[in-house]
Amino acid sequence: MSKMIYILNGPNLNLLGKREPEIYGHDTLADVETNCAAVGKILGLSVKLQQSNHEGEIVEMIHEARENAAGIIINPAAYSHTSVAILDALNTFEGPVLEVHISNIHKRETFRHHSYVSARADGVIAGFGVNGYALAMQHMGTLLA
Ligand code: CA2
Repeated sequence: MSKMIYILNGPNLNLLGKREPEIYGHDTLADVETNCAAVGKILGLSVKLQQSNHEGEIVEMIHEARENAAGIIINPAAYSHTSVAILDALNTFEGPVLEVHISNIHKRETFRHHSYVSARADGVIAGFGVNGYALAMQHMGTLLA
């Protein structure tokens, strides 16, 4: 039976592929889900991609992952830089956690250089565009093999 990977996305990422393509590219979250599902099929992983603009809802998604998921891939978006609540929730999850940023946060404003979530993440990918999600899936396959 395939292992379930939750791919969680934070605020404004519902606009992916629809605004600011010069920073975030042309692919939508639906494209990300399709690509990750294709990579997962090869690795024996299934995916559930979710997005929320609300911090508490993301905390709830992580709690749900505690029951249902073998690993979490998370792009917390702006909450990366502010949310102790999301960090605390991730600290209750026992499987691997991989953090993805579409843009290279270290090349941007200094307030984006620090991520609370990185204190829990087993790996961080930044600046590889939406391909970062598929790369995280590949690594998740290695971690869960
Ligand atoms: O590079 C990333 O993936 C970010 O997590 C994206 C966040 C930003 O706050 C982080 O510093 C870095 C912003 C997500 C906004 O998503 C949009 C997508 C398309 C159009 C507008 C916003």
